[in-house]
Amino acid sequence: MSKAFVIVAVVVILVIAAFFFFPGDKIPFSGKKQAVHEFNITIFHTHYEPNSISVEQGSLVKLSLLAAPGTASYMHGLAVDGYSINALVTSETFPLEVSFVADRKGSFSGYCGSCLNGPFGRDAPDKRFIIVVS
Ligand SMILES: [Cu+2]
Repeated sequence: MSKAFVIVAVVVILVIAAFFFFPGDKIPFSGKKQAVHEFNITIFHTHYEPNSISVEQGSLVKLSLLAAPGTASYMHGLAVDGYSINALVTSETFPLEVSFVADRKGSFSGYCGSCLNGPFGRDAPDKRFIIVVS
């Protein structure tokens, strides 16, 4: 058995192993392009703007979250239990980036999980942000 053959065999085994360890869209050389959806979301005292997004299952979702003008100290945030998101957004100028792969279908309700700790406490409006994955 030649040395070159052994090297080729090892490379082939590593490539096959990589497909098992990094299945689907995450593998960089699979040639399959993952859909990317980016959204700019502003968090106001009473609502999210926009207050809902729709994406396809399997896509990469990137949220850029900003506190609305004058609300940096309100301890705004976005929590989505279905996707283990719990972000605190305290800047009006530098967006907080939250990324996730929308791997499960359904309608997921987001809310401000951190306003309770802000100046309004329990009086903070119950605002909702809906993520629809279809
Ligand atoms: Cu808030």
